[in-house]
Amino acid sequence: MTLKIETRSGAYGLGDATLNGRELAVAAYLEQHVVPNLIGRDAGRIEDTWQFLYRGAYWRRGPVTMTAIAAVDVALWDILGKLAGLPLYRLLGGRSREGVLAYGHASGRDIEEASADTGRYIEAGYRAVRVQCGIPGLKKPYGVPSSGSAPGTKPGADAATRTGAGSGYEPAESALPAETFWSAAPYLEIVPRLFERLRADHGSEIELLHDAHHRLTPVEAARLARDLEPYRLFWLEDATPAEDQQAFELIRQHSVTPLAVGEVFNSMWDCKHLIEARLIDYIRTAIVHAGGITHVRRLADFAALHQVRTGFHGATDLSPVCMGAALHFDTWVPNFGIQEYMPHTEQTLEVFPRDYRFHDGQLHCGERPGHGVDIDERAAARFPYSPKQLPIARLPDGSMWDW
Ligand code: EZ4
Ligand code: CO
Repeated sequence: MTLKIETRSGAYGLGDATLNGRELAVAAYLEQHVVPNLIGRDAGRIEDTWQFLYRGAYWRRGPVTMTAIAAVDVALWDILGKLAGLPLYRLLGGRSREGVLAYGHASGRDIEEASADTGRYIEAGYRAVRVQCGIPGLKKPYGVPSSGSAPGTKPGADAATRTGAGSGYEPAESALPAETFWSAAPYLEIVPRLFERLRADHGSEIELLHDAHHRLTPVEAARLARDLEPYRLFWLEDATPAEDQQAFELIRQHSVTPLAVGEVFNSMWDCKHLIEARLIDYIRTAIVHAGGITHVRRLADFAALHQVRTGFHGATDLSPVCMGAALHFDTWVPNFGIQEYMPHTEQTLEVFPRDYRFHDGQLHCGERPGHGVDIDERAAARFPYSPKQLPIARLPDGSMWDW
């Protein structure tokens, strides 16, 4: 879902508005409630427009509202950059670093395959890799394509050949969500063995990450974080669902494995306690899902006060427009940590011409005015909308679990 805002002078800006699986709700929110309020407003009043949409609606926060606000906000920053003739990172305060450390997604049906895939990422220049592997006895676990990894493909090449790789799900045949399964016991056994093997095969220099994808109970998360300590992870992500923020105290009491959380957060208020109480090390809110540059900038400053660093969500269900904006933000933000990077498909990249690039383990935003990502509407028209939902997860006995 992409928002395009045009000004009377003919300038335009783009904002990502993708809320995977609930995208039409954002489209309706924008078309029916936001756009009528934007017509005739001064596109330069970015702050006032943000406050107008957030405070003025009476109904605050939530994924639909904050994604819609983010789309407007990023489009307005894009316009400002184009009118000023400056790339977005310069509007934010200028360059803090030469490149943005990126991590890719390696995976495999077993430890052997996952380690070989990790090796391919290292060969492709990655300095940080998130690794997931199949779990014995479990059908379709998170983060592992059922076809296994695609041998011989070049991870990180700008033209992605690994459609959806690492997301752990293939598009469903029907509009109903795919079903995946979850069982903590075999998972807690295999993951420490996976990382033991990765350190043995690939040494101590490569940064390794892992995503538990909200599956663990607090005490299971504490155990995993503790068992992973010898392998010095860069982070353990989404160890337990973060609605229950006190759960993170229990994890902290048992482990010094760094923790990352927040790809499903929508505002400062979702992470305020976790940051203030120093229960996390990295905050993962995406610009598209947390109110845009205007809000995430405040959140990052608040995080900096508590020595929490950024590590933005960057899966393929965030569009290249979000990635472009994130890379400008990452280039500026003083407390940058890392940026997730899953290359988009060739079709997606054809629709979104862009000037960011991956080189030698780092992502680099370009110097084009604004966020540097455009849309080819004729190419986009060749790919009509077809509804898809994210998968769901069930326990072996059929009960619903967290995906
Ligand atoms: O499952 O973006 O860290 N990355 C992730 C992603 C998410 C998808 C869900 O929309 O967890 O792959
Ligand atoms: Co994640």
